[in-house]
Amino acid sequence: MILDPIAEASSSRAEIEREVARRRTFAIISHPDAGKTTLTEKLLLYAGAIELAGAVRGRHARRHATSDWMELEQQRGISITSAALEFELQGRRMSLIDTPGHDDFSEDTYRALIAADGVVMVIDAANGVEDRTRKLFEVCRRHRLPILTFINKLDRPARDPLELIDDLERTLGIAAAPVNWPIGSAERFRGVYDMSSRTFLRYQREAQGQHRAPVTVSSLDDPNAREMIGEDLYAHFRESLDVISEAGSAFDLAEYRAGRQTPVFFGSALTNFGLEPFLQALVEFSPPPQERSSDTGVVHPIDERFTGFVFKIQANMDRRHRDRVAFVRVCSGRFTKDMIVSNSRLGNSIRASRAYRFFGRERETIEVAYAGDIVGLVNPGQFGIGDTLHSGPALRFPELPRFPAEHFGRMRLKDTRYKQFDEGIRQLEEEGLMQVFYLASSRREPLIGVVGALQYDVIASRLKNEYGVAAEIEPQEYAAARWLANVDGPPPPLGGGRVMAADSHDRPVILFTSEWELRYFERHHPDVVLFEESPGLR
Ligand SMILES: Nc1nc2c(ncn2[C@@H]2O[C@H](COP(=O)(O)OP(=O)(O)OP(=O)(O)O)[C@@H](O)[C@H]2O)c(=O)[nH]1
Ligand SMILES: [Mg+2]
Repeated sequence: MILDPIAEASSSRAEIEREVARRRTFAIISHPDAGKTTLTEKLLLYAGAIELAGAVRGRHARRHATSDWMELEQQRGISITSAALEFELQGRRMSLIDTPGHDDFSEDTYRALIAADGVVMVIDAANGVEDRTRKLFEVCRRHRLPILTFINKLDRPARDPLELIDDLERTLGIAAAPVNWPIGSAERFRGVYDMSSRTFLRYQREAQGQHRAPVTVSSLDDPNAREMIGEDLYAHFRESLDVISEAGSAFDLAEYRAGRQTPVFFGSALTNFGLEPFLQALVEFSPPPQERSSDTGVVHPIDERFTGFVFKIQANMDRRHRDRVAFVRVCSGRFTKDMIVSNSRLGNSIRASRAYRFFGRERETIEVAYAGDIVGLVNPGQFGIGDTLHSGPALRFPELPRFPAEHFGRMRLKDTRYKQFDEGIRQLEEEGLMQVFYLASSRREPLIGVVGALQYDVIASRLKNEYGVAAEIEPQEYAAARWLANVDGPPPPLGGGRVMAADSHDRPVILFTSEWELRYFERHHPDVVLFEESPGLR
């Protein structure tokens, strides 16, 4: 065989282009409890990636939702950590990230958003646009992420659909284009009307919702359909439709892709209604991997050199291996197993010998990955959140958002398993779940700083389940931590509402008892430069 380097290069290029074109990576976001995890589970069911849908809350013996794999998530029926799920659908490689809605876990959600190219926004039909949704939407707008909206829980009493559309447009300042329209809600939920095909999808309640529900499609001109809907509901529906067709936006792919318009779907994830059209829209409309900016210029997904960044680290997902996984969003090129990748923060290189793709907690070894893919690398201690990985010359993607800790608690070990305790503290800090500080007076009892107090429960529960350590966390009066920029300078004046501490790398930190104290200090000591985060992370 004659090797032709030009032909080989162009075939590799063609392969990258082909693979990138079929990838879709998106995150599911909303206010807590709107139904993200339930919708995720049902999308997996309808995509054929699972055979039986699990529930968010359920008796012990029942299946749990794939994306809520952590023990505490299953006990509480809430999502605590984002979960990546990869599956094939109609020739597309879909990567979906289910995110936690609760404010206290929002750092994780923000990072997942940056790893995605598009977003699914879930709205509870009874509540409309809620506080968290508004905040997350702002991040989407900043990153120009296209959004598909699913208005959920139509099987329960809901607000009028015209009001919901109006709420989306007013509160978020985005055009909302209904793709289908619901008729009735709760006991009188009859189904949805598809605006473009002008057909009616009839709602039939599936008792458990574990299996796919049958769909009945008919025309609304059919007198049987009208009778089934009921005259009053039908009349109200016709009126709404007139309003929407006069004053509403029609779906426009370019407007959606530019983040100026969101197509809106109505349904009920729990009872398996409205999922087919939504999944179809995800396949057809959502964008392929997008270009990314870096400090050395724009990186195109079809560039041949491999680049990516670590957006999440998670320890102990697999009970048998007890390892730490760094989740990498691939941004360009071709990643291959055993490839040597460089980390631009550390300036070192390592062999990526253990690379996986994920489906909730489950993993599978991969040989190759392209832009859009989420790859899990197992290399203990080698990666930090936000690290840029690459082949070829060094580059850096923008830093990922970090939120300064606002709550501080003293960790107290209740048994004598110091080694496991130290290990747990180190790994949970590496995940970004908390920051760890030591006061000179008590090395044995670290102070931990978190963004939201719910994280205390997560930390205590994970120390127990994953490290076999009983620890309790006692809230302390501190409200902010700041790193000293000048480590070798004279010690800053202390006393009042501030004390010196050190982080786990022995870097000096000042702890303040209130935001006010911090501001006061900054005003009176403009010469002391403070950082919101550890300089070691840069
Ligand atoms: N009636 C009804 N209940 C639903 C529907 N979708 C979800 N739920 C219920 O709403 C609750 C919250 O659902 P989740 O899927 O956990 O919501 P989430 O948005 O993932 O919540 P967090 O991840 O904690 O923010 C659960 O009890 C679900 O069973 C629906 O279509 N109809
Ligand atoms: Mg959830």
